[in-house]
Amino acid sequence: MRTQVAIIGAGPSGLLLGALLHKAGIDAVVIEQRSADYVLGRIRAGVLEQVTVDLLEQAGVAERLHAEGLPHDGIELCFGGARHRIDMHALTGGKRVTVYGQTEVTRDLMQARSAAGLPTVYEAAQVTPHDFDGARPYVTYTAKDGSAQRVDCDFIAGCDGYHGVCRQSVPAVALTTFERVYPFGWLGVLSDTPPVSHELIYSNHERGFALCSMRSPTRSRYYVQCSLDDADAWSDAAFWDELRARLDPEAAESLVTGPSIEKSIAPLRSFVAEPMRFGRLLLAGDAAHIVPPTGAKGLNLATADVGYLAAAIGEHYAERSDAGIDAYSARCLRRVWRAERFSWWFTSLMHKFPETGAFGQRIQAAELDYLVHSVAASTALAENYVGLPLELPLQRG
Ligand code: FAS
Ligand code: PHB
Repeated sequence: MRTQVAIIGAGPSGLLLGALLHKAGIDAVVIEQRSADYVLGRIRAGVLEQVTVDLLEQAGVAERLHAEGLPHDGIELCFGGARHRIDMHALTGGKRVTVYGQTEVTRDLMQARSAAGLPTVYEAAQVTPHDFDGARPYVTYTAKDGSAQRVDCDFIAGCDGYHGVCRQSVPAVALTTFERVYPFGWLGVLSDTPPVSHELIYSNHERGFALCSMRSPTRSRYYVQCSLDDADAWSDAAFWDELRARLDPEAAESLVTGPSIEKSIAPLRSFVAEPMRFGRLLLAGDAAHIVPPTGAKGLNLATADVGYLAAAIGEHYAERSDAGIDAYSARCLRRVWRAERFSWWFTSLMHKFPETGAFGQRIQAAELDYLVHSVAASTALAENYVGLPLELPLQRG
């Protein structure tokens, strides 16, 4: 098989890239190791920045997002037994975020790709990128029927996530990685219960962090900070009791509990691989960087990378220019590191670390007290949460 771009990974990065390249008349094949159902079964992000909404519009897959997505103008910070609202819409001159699950974004992208009859290979094994340091890269894999396959291409897009093969195929001497692993995880529960509040609640509590989010007016998503080795030890009842214990009295009282329809622990890490381009192999999304989910940046960083990458590949073919390809890594990393800083800061402020102690708790309480009473500090939080601008002008329509 021959194509212009071989995309490895059918998560949001790979599928959005495929959709944007199709809009630009560029052929691509998406090669995914799992089944479509498996990919859709992963419950992950829930908050979309405007940049992500704009890119999904550009890809032609935003109809359901506009019909079902929940615009959010603010978030609440809960500490010292009280909630404090951060009015992001007012503080950022009218910006907001949209609550719409990553699963639904992926479903919309999958359906659009299938409807357009675009090639996607699921359940591919031994996927391997080759010769990406030359001008004639290719990808090999074993198809579901056991046959050996090869895709010749001009570019390989490494959209295969943190554990993917692409970054690991780069010679170690060509790569520099930066990492911070956090000594706790998030235990997440999805339940068909009405959300405890109409906006997200981030809670700093002496027992640990908690987050109240949602997917719709009838489906809630909750998280509690937990140790990384006891996912199975958490019964639904134990989860609800712990969440209630970490909220203010009003929220604890009004929390509606119910059976978990999904329950899993996510580890937290900050990670960046530099650079993000190796000849004709370009990394995007979790393949190149990871943030702790506190700042709701992971998915949004991935879509921003893809926006830059689609524009750069489009320029290569339309204008015979590699200026965008050459600038891709630096352009992404500038925005990635700003989001890494924000996510690390917000995680450090809201979570209980082994070394926090009584002094550390007072410092966190003082910073939160300052944050909710200072327009300057609240504005800094708000402009990072709603998403920093994408320097690249987006082609609308
Ligand atoms: P993904 O990991 O989503 O997709 C990569 C795809 O590549 C997968 O389908 C994988 O099967 C495939 N793949 C891997 N290796 C391959 C190979 N060798 N060959 C072919 N295919 C291969 N972000 C938030 O903003 N908020 C959150 O609450 C949040 N929670 C998260 C919870 C968990 C457990 C995880 C892991 C991440 C979470 N994230 C969250 C971040 C997450 O949403 C990512 O940012 C987002 O999935 C990034 O999308 P992709 O870059 O497409 O990577
Ligand atoms: C979610 O709804 O899954 C979610 C929301 C905000 C975060 C992390 C996760 O910061």
